[in-house]
Amino acid sequence: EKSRIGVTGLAVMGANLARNMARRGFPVAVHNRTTSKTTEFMKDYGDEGAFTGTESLQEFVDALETPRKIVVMVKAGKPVDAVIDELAPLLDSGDIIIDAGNSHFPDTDRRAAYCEERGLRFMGIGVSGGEEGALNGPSIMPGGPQEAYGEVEEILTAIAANVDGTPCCTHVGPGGAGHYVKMVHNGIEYADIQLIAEAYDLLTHVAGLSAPEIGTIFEEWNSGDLESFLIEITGIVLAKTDEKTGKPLVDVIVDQAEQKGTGRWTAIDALDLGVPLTGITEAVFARTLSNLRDERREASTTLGGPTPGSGKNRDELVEDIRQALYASKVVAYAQGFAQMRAASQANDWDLDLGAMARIWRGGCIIRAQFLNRITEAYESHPDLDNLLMVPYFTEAVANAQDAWRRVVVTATEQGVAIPAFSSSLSYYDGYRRERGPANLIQGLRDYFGAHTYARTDADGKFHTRWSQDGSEVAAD
Ligand code: NBP
Repeated sequence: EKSRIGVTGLAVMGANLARNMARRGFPVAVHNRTTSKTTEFMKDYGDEGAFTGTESLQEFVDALETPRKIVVMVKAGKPVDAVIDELAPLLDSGDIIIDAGNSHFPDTDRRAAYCEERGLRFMGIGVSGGEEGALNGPSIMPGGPQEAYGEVEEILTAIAANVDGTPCCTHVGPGGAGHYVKMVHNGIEYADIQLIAEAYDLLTHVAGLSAPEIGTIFEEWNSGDLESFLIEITGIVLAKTDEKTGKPLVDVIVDQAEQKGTGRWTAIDALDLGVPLTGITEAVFARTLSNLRDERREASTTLGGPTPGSGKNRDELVEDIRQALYASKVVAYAQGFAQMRAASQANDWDLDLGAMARIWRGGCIIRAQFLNRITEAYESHPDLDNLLMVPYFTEAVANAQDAWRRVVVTATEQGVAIPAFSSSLSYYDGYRRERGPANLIQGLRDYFGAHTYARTDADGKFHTRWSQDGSEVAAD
């Protein structure tokens, strides 16, 4: 009997996805470039379901029912192209190659065109939730032709996480749309994590609390508006004692954050699209600044500034930080969704943004209660420009903003860096201004570069002859 689907690439993600499929009753053919991994896989998990272990790509392809559905789960970048190049000559017209790794969306568009020229169908699907998710139910963001999705929908929705009876998987859009949405998901994850780190920093250095004490606070926060996977695991990580030293584990972890690139891609794409994406971008910069460890050590003894320390009522401060965290998080999501909206318009993807929030409710790193509110917002206002404009979020931020401002003031006075808290507040204050200061920017640009400006009281563009007689002329 032929297998319903194949998985090539049996590192942790591919192996777990294959096991998830087999456990749900789908016969799966498995393959890996290095055959010993396949052998090991069959030895360890072969009895979990109907697996066919294969040694060569030809054997793998022959094991599949047609049209073939092949999930490629190899390292993002060149390995994906290498696998497609090897697979393509072995496949028949109409077969479907599914790249489930963290590919950059322009690569997905390119690969889709390459496969289409060869009569093959190509899907780029975002899979979130790490190894745990892959095994027990990830959030799945499938992009590619709608009819190709139809061929794998039964399998993908069966293996996806499920929240309130709804699978965390829906067709996202054509081409690179699935990988795009996964990229923004990861970008939002960067912002969420940075905001949590800033709250931790303030609770440590301004409120004077220990890691386990802060862990308890996060545990409490996880039962309110902030309820989410990341807040939950923050409580767990902060509570962990280091086995070697007996100190809190976080106190012995080096303060340098690594990254694999999806946050950076999101920020770069925001710059390309012209979308203000301050939260995610500041989160990426905060990680890069964390890596200047030697420079920071030197600067810490050279550059002056206040030394943080408590001067406030601790309980009030803790509650203010909670509210600042929530308001900043709302802004980060509003920005991320505004970016997806802009990308959808630029690429004609017709993204259903409410559905994106729905499939992020389970299986992925940013899963949270709060996503239900985003889904509702887009259900009632499908053409919403900005999430901040629906009553639920307008009120949430209005209620939190006094606390948010106090936290930004306190952190600034005490010399604690809060790039995501403060830039989110600046975005909020900038966005709600009917008239900002860009009039002066235009005036300056006209002075040094004759770039012209628009007037508030007339149509068209104008230029002042600054270095001549100072008179204004209409520009065409
Ligand atoms: P890796 O990203 O570590 O990739 C290892 C796999 O790629 C192995 O099966 C390896 O085969 C195969 N491979 C390489 Br490398 N070059 C190849 C080539 N030229 N031809 C064929 N196969 C090649 O695996 P992973 O951590 O399971 O991640 C897989 C994908 O899932 C990545 O895109 C990753 O970004 C994404 N992802 C990972 C996570 C996570 O939590 N790890 C979460 C979400 C998404 P070999 O055994 O022969 O070397």
